[in-house]
Amino acid sequence: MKLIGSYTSPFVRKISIIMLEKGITFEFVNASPYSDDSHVPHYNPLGKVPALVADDKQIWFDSSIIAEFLELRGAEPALLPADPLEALNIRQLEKLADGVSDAALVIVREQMRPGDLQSEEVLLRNREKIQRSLDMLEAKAAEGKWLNNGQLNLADIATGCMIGYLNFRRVVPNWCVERPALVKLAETLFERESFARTTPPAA
Ligand SMILES: N[C@@H](CCC(=O)N[C@@H](CS)C(=O)NCC(=O)O)C(=O)O
Repeated sequence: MKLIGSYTSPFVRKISIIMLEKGITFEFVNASPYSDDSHVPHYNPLGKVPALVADDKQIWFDSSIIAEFLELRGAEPALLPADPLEALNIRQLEKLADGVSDAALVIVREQMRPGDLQSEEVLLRNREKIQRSLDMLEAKAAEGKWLNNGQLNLADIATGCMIGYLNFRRVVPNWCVERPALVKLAETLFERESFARTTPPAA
């Protein structure tokens, strides 16, 4: 299998970690979605990474769909429970963590624009999305049911990749204040080999 992506993307990291945890061998094809001559649209018409080229050459895109595809292949450990409703609860938290990564990405892209073109409204709206979502993730991590329940799942991985991205881009540097359950979860995740091997390169 071939994973098309960039080393700095939290969504690509999520898929790399899933494959490392499941022991699935893959070739990493480094491709920036933002360069003018990007090859990414060849794999995903939306021009976004990750995309996965499966062994039968079918191309899968969007990290949630790729994660589901990898889960369907049945490689251990399972990252979702067999019960569909339990799995859906975990998928919802995966999407929440991914949504924080989306909002952080908007902030990073906005801040790359010349200062006089940056929209304070866009920055504020996305900071608010992040704070509200982190509050919910903190509550869920403290509850320890669908997130942080001691058995690694897709919501844990998405949350770890999202926090890694906030740290890497220094978006919302105070994310950890009064969020002890998320801090503990991140520390535990970052000790795993799969996370250590996929740390984003120094900016
Ligand atoms: N929902 C998508 C989001 C992927 C995404 O936004 N990737 C970013 C890189 S972190 C990207 O490729 N952006 C390029 C663009 O928006 O044109 C997923 O989970 O795969």
